[in-house]
Amino acid sequence: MMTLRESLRSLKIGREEGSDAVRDDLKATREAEAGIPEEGTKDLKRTAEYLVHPLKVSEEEMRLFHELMHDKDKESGGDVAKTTIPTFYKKLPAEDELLQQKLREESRALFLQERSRKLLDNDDIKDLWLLLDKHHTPPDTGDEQMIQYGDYKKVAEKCNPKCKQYFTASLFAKLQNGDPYGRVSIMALFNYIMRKVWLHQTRIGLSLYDVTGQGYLRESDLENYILELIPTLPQLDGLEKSFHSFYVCTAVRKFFFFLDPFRSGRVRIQDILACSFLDDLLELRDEELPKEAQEANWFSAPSALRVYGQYLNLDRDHNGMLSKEELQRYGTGMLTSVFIDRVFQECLTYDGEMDYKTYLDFVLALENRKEPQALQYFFRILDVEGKGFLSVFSLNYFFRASSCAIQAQLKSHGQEPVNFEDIKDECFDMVKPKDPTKIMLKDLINCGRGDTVVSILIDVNGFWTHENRELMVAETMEETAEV
Ligand SMILES: [Ca+2]
Repeated sequence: MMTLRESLRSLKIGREEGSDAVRDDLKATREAEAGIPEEGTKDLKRTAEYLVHPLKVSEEEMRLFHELMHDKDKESGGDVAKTTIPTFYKKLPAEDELLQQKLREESRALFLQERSRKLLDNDDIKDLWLLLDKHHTPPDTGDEQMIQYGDYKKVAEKCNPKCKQYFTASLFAKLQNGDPYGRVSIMALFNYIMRKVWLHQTRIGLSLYDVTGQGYLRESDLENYILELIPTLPQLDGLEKSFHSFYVCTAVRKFFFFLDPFRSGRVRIQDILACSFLDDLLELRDEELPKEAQEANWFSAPSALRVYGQYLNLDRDHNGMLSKEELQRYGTGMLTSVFIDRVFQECLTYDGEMDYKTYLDFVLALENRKEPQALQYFFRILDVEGKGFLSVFSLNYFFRASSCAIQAQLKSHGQEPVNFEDIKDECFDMVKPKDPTKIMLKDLINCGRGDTVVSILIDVNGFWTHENRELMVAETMEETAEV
C-alpha cells in the first residue's frame, strides 16, 4: 500500500491530451461490464414476461416431451453430469464462515498485488519517455515531437514488456489529430499511457478499501480512503486535525450525491474512476494552486471551510442542527418557505431538524442546479403529490407560495403584478414535456432549461431574475456604456 501511495504522489498526470481517448476506453469497459445495457435488459424483460405468462402446452406436446426425455435419459445412461446444471455461481461466504472469508480476503489481496506488480513504476515511465524521444519521426513541424506508425511499433518492441499492451493500432488511430504525415503526438501518447497507469493504480488503490470485494465502496469505505489521502495532499496541510472528520464528510458527500442518486448507500469504483472528482482531489497535491482554482474545487480547504462555516452561521442556537427557520436564512434568504417546508418533508431529518450531511445534499443540489442529479433532487421536492410527474397543480403550489413576496418586490420596483398563468405556461414551454400536461424528470433533464424552471419555482431571486431578464440586459448594457 505504501509503495502505491508513494508513486501515486509522484505521478503528475497530464489531464488534457489523451484523456478523451482514455474516457472512451473507460466508457467501453463500463458498458462491457454492465453487460450491454439496452439489449441485455430487453432479454431479461422477455424472460420475465415469459415467466409471468407461461405458454399453454397441449397434452400431446406434454406426452412427446416425456417420451423424448425418457429416450435421452436412456442414451446418457442416467449420467448425472449431463442432467444437472453445473455450478456457475458461488455465493459470498456468510458472516460466520470465517475460514471462507479469510480465503476470499487472501485471494483478493494476492490478486491486487499481482495487478500492481504489472503497473509501470517511475523508472519504467522515464525509460518509456526516453525511448519515445529517441524514436520520434521528423520533420519537426510544430511545437511537438511526432511519431509515425513504423516507429511506434519499434518503440513497442523495445519497451518494457509491461508497456507493450498500450501500443495498439487502435490507440494510434485514436490519437490521430490531423498531422499531414499521419503521425501522432508523442506527448499525447505519453499522457495517454500515464493516465491509463494512473487509472489502474487508482483502481487498485480504491479496491483496497472495498471491504466486501464487490466492486463498490460504502460510505465508510470511502471515508477511510479520503481520510488516508489527506496527508498526501499539501493543499490540506492547513486544516486542523479536529476538522478532518467534517472535511471527510464534506468530500464523501459529493461522491454520494452524484454517484448514488438512488441512495443505495454505495458507489461503484468504476463510476468513481470515470467521474472527475478524483482529479479535483488530486489537484490538491499542487502546492501553488491558484486561489480561483481552490475556490472552484469542492474538495479544497477554503471550499470545505466555507460550506461548514455557512452551516455554523445558520445554526443560531448552536445545537449542531438546523431548524426550518435557521435554514430559511440560507444564501440571501430568498428561498421560498414552501420549498424549505418540502425539503424538510422529503429529506432525512431528526426530530424536524437537519444534520450536516442532509445540509450538504441541499447545498450540492443548489450549487449544481444544471446537473441531472440536482434536478432529480429538486424533482422529488417539487412533486408535491408524489405522482412521479409535475402537474399544473404542483407548479401552482409553489407559485402561490412565492406570489406575495414576488408581487411586493415587483411593486417596490414600480412594475405591474405578474400573471401566474403566463409564468406557468412559460415553464411548460421551456420544458416542452412529451405529455403537455405532465413534466417528467426526464423532460426536465433533457430540456436543458431545468435549472431555470427550478429557480423560478423555489427561489424568489430566481423568479425575479427570470421575469426581469430583459430589463437586466438593458441595465447591464447601460452600465457598460457608462464605463
Ligand atoms: Ca440549530
